[in-house]
Amino acid sequence: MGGMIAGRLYLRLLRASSKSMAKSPLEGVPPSRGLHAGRGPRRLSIEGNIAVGKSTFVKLLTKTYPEWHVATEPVATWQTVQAAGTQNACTAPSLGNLLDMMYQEPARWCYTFQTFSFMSRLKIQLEPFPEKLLEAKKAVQIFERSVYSDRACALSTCFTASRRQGARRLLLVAQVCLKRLHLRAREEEKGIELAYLEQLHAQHEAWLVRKTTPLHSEALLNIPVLVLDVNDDFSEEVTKQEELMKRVNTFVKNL
Ligand code: UDP
Ligand code: DCM
Ligand code: MG
Repeated sequence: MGGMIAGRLYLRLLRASSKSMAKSPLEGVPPSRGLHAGRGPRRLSIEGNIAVGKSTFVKLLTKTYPEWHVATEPVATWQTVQAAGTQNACTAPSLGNLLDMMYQEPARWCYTFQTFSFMSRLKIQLEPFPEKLLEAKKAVQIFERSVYSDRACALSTCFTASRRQGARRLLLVAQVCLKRLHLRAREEEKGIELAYLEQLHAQHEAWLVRKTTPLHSEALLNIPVLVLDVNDDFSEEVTKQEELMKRVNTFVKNL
């Protein structure tokens, strides 16, 4: 694809086993086999650029594998942040739309947003396994993005964006993600430019494909990643969906 922004989804094993997770939630250190420990659910995250199709893919997984446990990204929580202690009061006004604040004024709100989104993800990732997963023989749990993506991608992009606010770069290619972003038409995201998506794409590739992103543990380099090209529309295309699900099935079976 040359310098094009490929529409890519990455399915990444989160960590080794439920045992190691309980001890250290942020350690993805694989056990001696290098992959999954053979105990507890296989936990994976769907990574990828803004609007590439993660939620659409997650929906497809839910349909194909109803027995899997799937957690979508808590974007709505970021759009309606509540003041502490007012969550239960039905009249309490929400504090604000942190997602919008971040895009409107990145230099002021990026750090707050990233901290908040990281914590909301951590909360979801640390929830106890649902009963049905513990009972299943080969249970699978999927998260739309993970605490690792906040660290490896968006965080640093955000900081760069706030420092270089106003800087413009001419870009070469019309892109899948931008097209889908406009199609989805989330109000907060309408100012997003191609340059930002290109930068995020490069960060995903460095993190998950080239593996050049500095990580806190060498062992994380061995974590298996399935890369799926989704430049072609898969939201309606049954043949494309079947092809994607087949690859997921083979990948998960071998973990
Ligand atoms: N979409 C599409 N074709 C695809 C995948 C997604 O037209 O093959 C659309 C989808 O309907 C939505 C937008 O692209 O309007 C963004 O998709 P999604 O919300 O799944 O992206 P995410 O941000 O979760 O990666
Ligand atoms: N987002 C961000 N930084 C993060 C996580 C998400 O800036 N660490 C933003 C990007 C999108 C929105 O939140 O505008 C949700 O992303 P998506 O639709 O790709 O899931
Ligand atoms: Mg999504």
